[in-house]
Amino acid sequence: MKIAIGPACGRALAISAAALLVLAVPLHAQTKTGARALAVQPSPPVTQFIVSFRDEVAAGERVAMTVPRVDGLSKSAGAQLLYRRPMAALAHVFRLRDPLPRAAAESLAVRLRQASGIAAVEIDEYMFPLLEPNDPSYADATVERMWSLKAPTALRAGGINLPTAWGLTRGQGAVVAVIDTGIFNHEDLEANILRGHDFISADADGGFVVANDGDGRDADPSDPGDWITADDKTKPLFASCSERNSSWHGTRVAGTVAAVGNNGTGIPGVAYEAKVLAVRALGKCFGYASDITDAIRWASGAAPASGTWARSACRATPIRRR
Ligand SMILES: [Ca+2]
Ligand SMILES: [Ca+2]
Repeated sequence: MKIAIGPACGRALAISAAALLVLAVPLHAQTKTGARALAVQPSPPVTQFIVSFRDEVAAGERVAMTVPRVDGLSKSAGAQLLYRRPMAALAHVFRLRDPLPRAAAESLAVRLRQASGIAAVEIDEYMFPLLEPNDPSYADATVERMWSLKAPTALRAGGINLPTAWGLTRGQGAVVAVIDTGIFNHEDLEANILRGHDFISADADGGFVVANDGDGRDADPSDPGDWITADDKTKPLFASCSERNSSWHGTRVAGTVAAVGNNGTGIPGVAYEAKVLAVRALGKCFGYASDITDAIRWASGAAPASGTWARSACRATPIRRR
């Protein structure tokens, strides 16, 4: 999922939800995001390395771990390494006498990889469980209502594997404009909502049947509902619409994007620490392309095409984009 918006009352940022097939992430990965470092945690000092030796790999069996071999390794590393134990795949665990900051440890690993007799060197990473929010609709494994946010499985290949992405970013600092039917108050969403603007203009005859809120453009993006009754269908404007209850579509989309997560309530949004800028451009049955276009331009911080947002109290000055 990719969402990118630069609203007039927020800042632009794109979010990408990575899909990686791992069950845990190393802590240092939390300082690396494709877009921006978010929720960064300090990386603890590196204490151990995993080392493989060429002669053992070539022979397919272990040789004696002698003092000269350990001393030679320390000399190549430029730091004193102490032998801990053998591990799987003919590898060995060594510890640093003096733990090193991550950058220095990575440099040490580079030096060791260039030393003769060394087959492979890796930092012995600290691996942490993936973040699994406690929102009941997500956490209930028996129902699996939100399987699409989880890792893909043989039965459900479309899961976008958000627990891995959430280890990198949960959207903090991003603002996502949802240009839709507007917004309805919801306890699992309200904290992440920025109230944008209502862009629905009057109908061609000057009425507000599509707007359904009794007026035209204004600063209130609240969703008054978009129901269609049998009586509505007798009107030419709604002839192609189906009779139905209100969709509350804008609120549903906003929840998918940024419902408050890990709060023990409802669902987590895909980017549940982001903010949603609620912009209304779809009314009963449909929205006018002219209104939607203006809404997109306003939300993205673009300059008004005609020098003013007609009947709009919204700010016309484009925002500074990153
Ligand atoms: Ca209005
Ligand atoms: Ca929630």
